[in-house]
Amino acid sequence: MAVAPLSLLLPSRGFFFYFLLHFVMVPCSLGSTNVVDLSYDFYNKSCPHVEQIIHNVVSQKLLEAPVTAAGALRIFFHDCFVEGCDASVLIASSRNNKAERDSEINLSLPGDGFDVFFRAKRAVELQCPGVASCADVMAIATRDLVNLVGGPRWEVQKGRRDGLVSKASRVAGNLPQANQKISQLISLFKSKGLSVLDMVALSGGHTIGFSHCREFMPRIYSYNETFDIDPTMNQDYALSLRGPCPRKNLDPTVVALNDVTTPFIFDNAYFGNLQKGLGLLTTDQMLGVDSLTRPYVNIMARDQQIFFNYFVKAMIKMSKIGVKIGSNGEIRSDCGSFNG
Ligand code: HEM
Ligand SMILES: *[C@@H]1O[C@H](CO)[C@@H](O)[C@H](O)[C@H]1NC(C)=O
Ligand SMILES: *[C@@H]1O[C@H](CO)[C@@H](O)[C@H](O)[C@H]1NC(C)=O
Ligand SMILES: CC(=O)N[C@H]1CO[C@H](CO)[C@@H](O)[C@@H]1O
Repeated sequence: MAVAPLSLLLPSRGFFFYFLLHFVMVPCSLGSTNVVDLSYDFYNKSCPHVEQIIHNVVSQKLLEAPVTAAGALRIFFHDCFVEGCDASVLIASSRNNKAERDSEINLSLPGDGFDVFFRAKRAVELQCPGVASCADVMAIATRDLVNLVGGPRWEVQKGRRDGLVSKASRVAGNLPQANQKISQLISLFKSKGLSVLDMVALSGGHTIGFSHCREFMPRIYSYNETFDIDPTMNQDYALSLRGPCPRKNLDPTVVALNDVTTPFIFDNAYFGNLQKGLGLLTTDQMLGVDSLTRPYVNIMARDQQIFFNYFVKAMIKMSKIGVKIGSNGEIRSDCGSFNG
């Protein structure tokens, strides 16, 4: 997986920055709900330094490519929602299988996120071949990345095995989309065993990373017959997005910051943004509007520690969706392909 070159379009006004990213365009994933027993000391005997090995790779990669944290977090989320947290999202398509990561919906998953998982697993394989699953490597690496960019740290339970199924056709319906209603998001998250509170906290993942223009264009031009711009959106913010995202000759690789306030720091600014009409996606902004979600947004905007506590709880829940244990699945040696 190539490291995506990043060229920076310097901001025309202090507050909002835009980036032009030439991604290796890759996709995402699904999941079924079941809770299982993973354990903290799963690799204590078989690969005692697994977390340190992963941490070293992840810190190095983050220095090379700061966009890695957001990319990896999103990929991990998609992996868990499609087929469970079993690294099915890392499988490459083959002649007779269009894999999860090559589904339409996920074409924008960035290369650096994939790269960090592959690198971490290769480093682990050198010291403990055939022992640690790609699924566990993903869970640990994602935790480290969130923490390294300012977010909370939590202990990762381990013992996941890697899935044997990765199909693009299993993605649809298992991942949320920016044009869905809050009620649809709530039922999707519920189907994965996640509550409304979990959903709001996890959406705080949008405190880092980027979205392509097409994901929010309908909000900033011809919103509806009455309004040109989505009335829930800060009007200056909307206007400032029209520059990088013109209606004509749109460059499909241009992206905007998910969190215009502190774009590269994992903090609670995302929730404060929602209170000011500075949510980028419709679904972001609606969390601050809908009466079921708004109270949680307000709590997390007020107190970062509370956001972190809820985020950690929800991440731990999410990282157990549909996991394979015991004799299910396998320990892949190369995360990009099933064993022989
Ligand atoms: C609640 C429903 C959600 C919707 C509708 C949604 C939608 C999106 C969309 C449309 C993008 C932009 C993709 C692109 O243009 O490349 C995005 C990016 C992102 N999402 Fe979500 N998302 C949701 C929940 C989550 C959750 C639960 C997480 C993780 C905890 C997450 C983490 C991210 C991250 C980190 C990015 C930035 C990726 C990057 O910069 O490479 N999202 N999301
Ligand atoms: C496993 O290793 C971790 C980290 O080294 C340690 O904190 C924990 O106590 C160990 N658990 C057992 C059961 O040995
Ligand atoms: C346009 O959107 C606003 C806010 O969502 C809504 O109140 C209004 O009824 C809509 N107008 C039309 C004509 O659909
Ligand atoms: C569902 C969805 O968002 N599909 C998009 C996937 O990516 C392609 C290529 O950018 C878009 O054309 C689709 O609309």
